[in-house]
Amino acid sequence: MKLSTFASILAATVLGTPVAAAPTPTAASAGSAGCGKAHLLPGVTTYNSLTSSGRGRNYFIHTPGNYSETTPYPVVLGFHGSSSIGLFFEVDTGLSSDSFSADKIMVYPNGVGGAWAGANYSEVSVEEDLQFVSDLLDDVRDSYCVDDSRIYATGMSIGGGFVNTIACSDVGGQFAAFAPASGSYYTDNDATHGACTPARSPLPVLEVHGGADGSVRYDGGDGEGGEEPSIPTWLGWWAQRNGCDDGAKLVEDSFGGDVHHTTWNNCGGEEGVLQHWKVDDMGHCWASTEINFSQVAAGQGPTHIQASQIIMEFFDKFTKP
Ligand SMILES: *[C@@H]1O[C@H](CO)[C@@H](O)[C@H](O)[C@H]1NC(C)=O
Ligand SMILES: *[C@@H]1O[C@H](CO)[C@@H](O)[C@H](O)[C@H]1NC(C)=O
Ligand SMILES: CC(=O)N[C@H]1CO[C@H](CO)[C@@H](O)[C@@H]1O
Repeated sequence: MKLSTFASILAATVLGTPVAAAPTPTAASAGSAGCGKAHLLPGVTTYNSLTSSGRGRNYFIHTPGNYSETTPYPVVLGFHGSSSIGLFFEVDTGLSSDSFSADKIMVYPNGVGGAWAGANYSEVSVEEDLQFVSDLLDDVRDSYCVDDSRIYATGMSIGGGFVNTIACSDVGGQFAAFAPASGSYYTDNDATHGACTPARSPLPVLEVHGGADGSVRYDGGDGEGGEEPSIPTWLGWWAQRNGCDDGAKLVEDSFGGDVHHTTWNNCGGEEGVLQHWKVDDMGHCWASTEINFSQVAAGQGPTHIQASQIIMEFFDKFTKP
């Protein structure tokens, strides 16, 4: 893709969306060390660097256009798929537009070698990438005004897989909720799922997956970077970890039976902390009602559901206890 095309699409994505109405009420919160520090380019995606485990790492960050240095904001980390960078995930998902994140700080980290830990082709260890997540959050807290009880993670493909790796680790205790999409769960498969030890239970998790995903198959098996679990099996592990009453599971079908939304209720006394959206005819892409790059790459059109909206609404329900 030509850079000029990329830049104009980025500008349209980031700057061209009308400001959404209905603001979400913000609970009173202390805020991080970055509260009070001024930023010159609110509403514009900028590039930051840090050193983690002795390696130079970097990320893109987008603040709301009306960023207030005294308002503690929720932070959403968005992890790109393989052979990609954070900026591509930002454009593909549209997550920096006001319609999805008018009141949130969006952070798009870059993986080493265009990937995240966990696959057999990853260039860094799971320990190193988890340390990076922890160092990244410290960097963001130091420079921006962050509501520490509302930190979230989403991601696509291996980025979705890495979101699950975070949820399964101590570092995951810093987050309020997780939403992987089309995820390749290499670190949480039939052989390794016992190694998933979440920092607390229940831990809110929402997954979106295409039934026609040819890269990270719904039924699991050998993936590009290792063995992947079947999605229903993997969801069953989360239902156990979250203490969900499987009898209180609700499935809603829509769009002529193409879309299936499952909600596990009564998970350790909480409602809706585990959710899944399956789109039968969707391939390996980010679900969107407006066609985006990952859909073009997967050779398909728009989908019935908008993952960016579903995921942000899910995040808004949860605050870290
Ligand atoms: C910024 O604008 C959004 C969207 O209209 C609104 O929800 C939010 O309260 C505003 N924030 C500030 C600090 O004015
Ligand atoms: C990674 O794992 C997949 C699936 O098991 C396998 O097909 C592939 O050859 C492996 N690649 C490497 C580099 O080990
Ligand atoms: C390139 C492109 O059209 N991307 C779109 C993908 O979908 C999101 C969410 O609807 C849009 O904001 C992007 O513009």
